[in-house]
Amino acid sequence: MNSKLEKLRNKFDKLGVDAILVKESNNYKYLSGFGGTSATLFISKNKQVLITDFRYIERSTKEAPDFEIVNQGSSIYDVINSLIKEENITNLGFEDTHTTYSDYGVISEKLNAKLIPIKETIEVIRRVKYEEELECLRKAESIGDQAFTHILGFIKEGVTELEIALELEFFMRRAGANGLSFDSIVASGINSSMPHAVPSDKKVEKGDFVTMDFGCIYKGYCSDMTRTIVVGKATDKQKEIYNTVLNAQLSALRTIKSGLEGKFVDSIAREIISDAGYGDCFGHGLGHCVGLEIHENPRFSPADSTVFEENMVVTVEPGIYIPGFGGVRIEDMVIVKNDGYVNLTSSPKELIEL
Ligand SMILES: [Mn+2]
Repeated sequence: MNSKLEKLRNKFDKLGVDAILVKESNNYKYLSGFGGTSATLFISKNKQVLITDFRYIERSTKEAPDFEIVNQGSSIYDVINSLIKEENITNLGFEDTHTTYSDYGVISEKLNAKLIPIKETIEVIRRVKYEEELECLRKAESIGDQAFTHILGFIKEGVTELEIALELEFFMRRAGANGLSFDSIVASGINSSMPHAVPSDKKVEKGDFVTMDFGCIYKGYCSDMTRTIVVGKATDKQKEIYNTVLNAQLSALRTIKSGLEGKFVDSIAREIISDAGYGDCFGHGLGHCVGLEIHENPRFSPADSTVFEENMVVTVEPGIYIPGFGGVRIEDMVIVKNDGYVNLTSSPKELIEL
């Protein structure tokens, strides 16, 4: 039996539901395996049904073998209502955090059951990864590592940020990625002080920092990594900033193991950056979990007191950003373990001067 479904069903009593509807695409992919763009799962204690339309009947039959596949036909509400009747459902859970106000109006009018919000129940189940998920994340991150090695041979004075971003994308897709985790960030020179800069037609110049934050999707799972390099010789100030960020990152990594709160791990890196005098220049959290989505909870952040568990996958990405000067970020993606961590990113981190 599908143990993900078992985990969800074990929550039914606590949630006060007899069945749950799942419409959010990462949630239904996680529970069923179906990766298409339109589906609703109906999961009761004894039955799991995937309702989709004509376009996806054949695909969902292949991808979601544990589920009974039903064509929604002309009214998905009729299909759900007949399941509600068959299965004798009184309280029907729904993903309130993914339901718009207007959609709620429609389902509360059309469905013959009491609707119960399940909040982030499925997202919480998704936090601790299975071995097959870790395998996809490992593969996705290794494609990123290969792309970084490749791009070092591509970057030179006169190449634009957009050209670098495009080269990264082509490389990752050729290496087997299904897509990008997010639009790649390539920021050079003074643009690198913007943590989420959009690649522009600015040409890389001698003396520029070049920060590249990118990742790809492999079988639905996202990778994420950041490296900053210098074109030409680094100045003393560039070295000082780079080494401060690196030191913060390495110290946070050494701290990681299960049982620690997210805000504690964040504080290790933040203290090093503050002590070096750059506290105001690190305005984002240290890291986020990753999986089917690029940004998942919990976080390494001053606001997150979630205790990390074994086999959560999380990024460690401190940075220093100085407007008018430039910035540095170094990001790895790691698996939290009971006695430490496994780093999925293997690209070098000592300052590279191209
Ligand atoms: Mn990240």
